[in-house]
Amino acid sequence: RLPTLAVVGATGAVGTVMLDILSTRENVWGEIRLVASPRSAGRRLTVRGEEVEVQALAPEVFDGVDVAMFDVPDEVSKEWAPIAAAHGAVAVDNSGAFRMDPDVPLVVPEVNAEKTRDRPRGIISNPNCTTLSMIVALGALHREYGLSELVVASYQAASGAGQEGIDTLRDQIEKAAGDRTLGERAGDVRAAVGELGPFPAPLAMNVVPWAGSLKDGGWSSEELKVRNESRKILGLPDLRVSATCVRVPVITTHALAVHATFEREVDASAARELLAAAPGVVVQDDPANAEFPTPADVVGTDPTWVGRIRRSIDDPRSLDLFLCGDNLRKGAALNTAQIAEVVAREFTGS
Ligand code: 2RA
Repeated sequence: RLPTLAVVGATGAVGTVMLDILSTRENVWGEIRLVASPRSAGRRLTVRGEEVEVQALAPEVFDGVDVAMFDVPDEVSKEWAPIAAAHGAVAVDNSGAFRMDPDVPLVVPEVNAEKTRDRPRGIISNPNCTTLSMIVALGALHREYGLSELVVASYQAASGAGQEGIDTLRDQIEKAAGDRTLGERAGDVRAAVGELGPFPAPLAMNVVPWAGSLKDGGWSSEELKVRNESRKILGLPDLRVSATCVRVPVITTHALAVHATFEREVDASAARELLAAAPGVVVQDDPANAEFPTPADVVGTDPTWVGRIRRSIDDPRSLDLFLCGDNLRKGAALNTAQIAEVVAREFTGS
């Protein structure tokens, strides 16, 4: 039988992309129920070409649901994913609430699809978008060369901070546009752009070395997510990881510069071939012809794009790479949909 799916958070930035993804991927679902906060209940949204009325989040919406996706803030997931699981649904959660729970698998289907069955709480977690924008490619390299260390600098898009992030960046760009003197004096951009929204500094005409909340040692929560989630997904609890997470004035698509060190010597051409053959990865790496991935060219696509693949000059066991991934698609909605499809096969037997 075709399983019943609930999409919780259907009206948010990720939820909107999810409806598009559900409308364009192979249809493995019977009924699809759309769920959101009471504020959005009653709205009609289109999924698979049909209008569906949004229901208010309540325990009854999970009656008869086989898989419930959650694209909502941590505190909403924390409360409601266990309620969905208690109603018999498998909850696939895109928040940070359960990712490091040892009884909740953290799944990227191209890397560790088998973990979906190992779900004692009835909950499966989807990684954070920054981790997701690099981990499919790194998983493929790890299988061949054995990963021992990652040094990561992220270039994160405004939509990682949700619709408010997108709106803030668009407003700031609008306010900064037209003034051909801006950016030449300290503080002039800050004075011009107005509201900072979810960012701690102006984002238009700027880069901001911060995402998330402050943790011990001066690390940001986002940087710790890159470290802890990479370790869990790759099954490498001792992997050495250092990340610096930076917000850049891009609407959607995260980029990352990664210095990856392996147990064995690496070869850039062999790595390029291996990545080109890896499911979910596209290699675009011909700098002589200005061929490398950029967020402006990658946005709206599904794969992880990799370019600038070089063997470290000083260490034959290290590669330097530049990666781009749409943070709302593979970084959020797509990976959640892929996990849900793996679970759906348990119902359809395919
Ligand atoms: C960000 N990774 O880009 C976060 C969102 N989960 O802010």
